[in-house]
Amino acid sequence: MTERISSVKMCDYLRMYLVMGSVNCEAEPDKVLAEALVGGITLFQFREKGASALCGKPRIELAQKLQEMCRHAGVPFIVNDDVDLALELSADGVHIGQADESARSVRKRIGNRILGVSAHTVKEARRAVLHGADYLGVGPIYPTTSKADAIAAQGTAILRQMREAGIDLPIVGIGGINADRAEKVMRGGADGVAVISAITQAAEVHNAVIEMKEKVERWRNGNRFSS
Ligand code: 3NM
Repeated sequence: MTERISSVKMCDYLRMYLVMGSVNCEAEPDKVLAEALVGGITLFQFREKGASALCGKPRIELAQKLQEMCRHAGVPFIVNDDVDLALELSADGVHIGQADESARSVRKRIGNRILGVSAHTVKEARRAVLHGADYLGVGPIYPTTSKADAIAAQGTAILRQMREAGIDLPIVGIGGINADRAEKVMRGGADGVAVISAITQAAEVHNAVIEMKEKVERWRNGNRFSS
């Protein structure tokens, strides 16, 4: 990437963001991703975390395989936490949490690649903006079982709080989001939805993506036309 991503482009990518690692999949991860790409995900995050997560070479090989699929589909590939892996793979970006290396130092290392930062409070959001984040992951909006150390669900109120505090960076809501909840998350002030289980655990992955993305787009279009 030669220059920093624009907010408009970032919001487009955030519409239907799949976050996933092998731990989240009952079927082979590449099969799940293939279906999700057919369904129309707009961004992908490789998040290989948890007790049974892959390590070493198998982890890198899985990342490469999924990255190649994303490249083929024209969907940016983001690596969770691991800046070294992101650089080694020449990934499109990195997503970091509050416990990871500071956003400022990650920004220095990754140049103009996409930088996403998890923010749970207005204070964290402000700092991430200052340190050069391209988007914020805000949650958990609803209760989640996909993140071991998740704090209590914050509801869509946290999105509104951030917008009212003047945070205008692109925001993706995360945590317990499914098709029934997607519109409420958008209404709260998000630019898109980030999802693990409602997609990876769906009986029909591509249909789950289509249904959720449709809710997001319908809201975005309605909102755009009425403003
Ligand atoms: N981050 P699901 S919640 C990875 O609040 C992650 O920052 C969160 O998974 C945060 O869609 C979460 O299955 C898990 O609830 C999202």
